Amino acid sequence: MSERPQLRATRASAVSRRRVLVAGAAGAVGAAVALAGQSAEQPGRPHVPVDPTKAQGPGASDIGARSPFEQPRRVSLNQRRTSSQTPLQDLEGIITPSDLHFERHHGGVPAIDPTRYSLLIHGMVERPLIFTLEDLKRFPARSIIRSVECSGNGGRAYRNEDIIPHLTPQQIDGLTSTSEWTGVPVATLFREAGASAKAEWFLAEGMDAAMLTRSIPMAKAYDDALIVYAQNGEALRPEQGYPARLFLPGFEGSSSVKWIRRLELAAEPFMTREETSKYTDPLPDGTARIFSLVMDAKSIITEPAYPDRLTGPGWWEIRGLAWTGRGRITQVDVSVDGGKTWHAATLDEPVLPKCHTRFRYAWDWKGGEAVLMSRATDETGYVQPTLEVLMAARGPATAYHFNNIRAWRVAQSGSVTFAGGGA
Ligand SMILES: Nc1nc2c(c(=O)[nH]1)N[C@H]1C(S)=C(S)[C@@H](COP(=O)(O)O)O[C@H]1N2
Ligand SMILES: [Mo]
Repeated sequence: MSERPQLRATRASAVSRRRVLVAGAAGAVGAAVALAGQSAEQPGRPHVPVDPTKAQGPGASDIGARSPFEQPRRVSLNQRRTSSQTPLQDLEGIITPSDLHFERHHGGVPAIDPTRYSLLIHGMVERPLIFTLEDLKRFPARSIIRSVECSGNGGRAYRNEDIIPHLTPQQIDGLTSTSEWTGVPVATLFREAGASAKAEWFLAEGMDAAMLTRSIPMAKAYDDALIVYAQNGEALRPEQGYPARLFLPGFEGSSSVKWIRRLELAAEPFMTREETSKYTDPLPDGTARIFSLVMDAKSIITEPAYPDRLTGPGWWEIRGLAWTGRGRITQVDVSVDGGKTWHAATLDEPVLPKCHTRFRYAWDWKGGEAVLMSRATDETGYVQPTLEVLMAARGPATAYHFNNIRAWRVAQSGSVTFAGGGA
């Protein structure tokens, strides 16, 4: 049903990616000549003067924009555009530019006037309260750098029929992104309302057409839950929940309810659609995992990856991202022989809890066939499982939490293709 847009997206990114790598191999001098010289006249290339030192450029601007030579794009999984994915292979470091943060909308992006916005807190509280956006901003604020991941992320590294060679990191695992989030602790608001000690759960409800609702354990409110109104230094983007969203670090994305309008405290979970029919994990023995909120440790190599082609033997830096909902990543191991031997990768600072961590491993490619894999370990000792181990535990019917090890196959020609779990 959704094959066409996927294939088109693959080809488009294939071209841009390969061009970057070839330019790198040709050397900085060749690339600079191409940029300053003939390339300016090539159709489809942005116009630049032959010698940029000979003409004064435009002055200061009110709002910045990317170089026209850089065109990173989100891609949508399906024609209904219910989600779009972050181009993991095009990014450096750990912060996702806000306009490339992945999106997942159950009922589209609502238009909300911030001056008419309010958040209601009620249920098992002494004083039901309504906060305006200005009220929320007046409380002591907190800023944290954390990732979000949709629990549906990575299904194509799990289900046999979806493991096809021509998938990019974006298409496999692009439903995860990292931002600096600013807001007020939910605990502060609950204390203000006089939350009952007998409340064990709270309902979070969004003001979009889906009116998405999830039940959240009260312990999370007193741990690190936030109502956030800013992302990477400015107001939240509409797609991320403007003007305010619930943010639950390390929990599956669907529980970080966007466009948040209501929190209701209760003794029991509410058993909404999104935690009964959806977001539970049917197991092979006929039972189901329910409230599987914490995201397990995971990693993916983002370079080299399809559609990269290694231009020759020698040193290549294997780069990727690792993360866990349980705290910090403590180790990432890389294999270049399909999991037979493993080597510790270097972790870039900062290594933050519940956050993407950048790993690197210098690889001397001898020119033969290779299978590249990464394996994350977190501070609880949890190790990212193989596809075989995860499949045995969860079975084929599950629809969320696909954190198995991913593999890339390098051919003798240097071309790189996706190889699922590596078997
Ligand atoms: N109100 C509301 N909140 C929502 C959703 C939604 O559709 N409506 N989608 C959820 C899902 S499934 C995910 S994965 C995250 C995605 O957050 P993002 O779009 O900011 O990346 O938001 C969650 N919060
Ligand atoms: Mo999600």
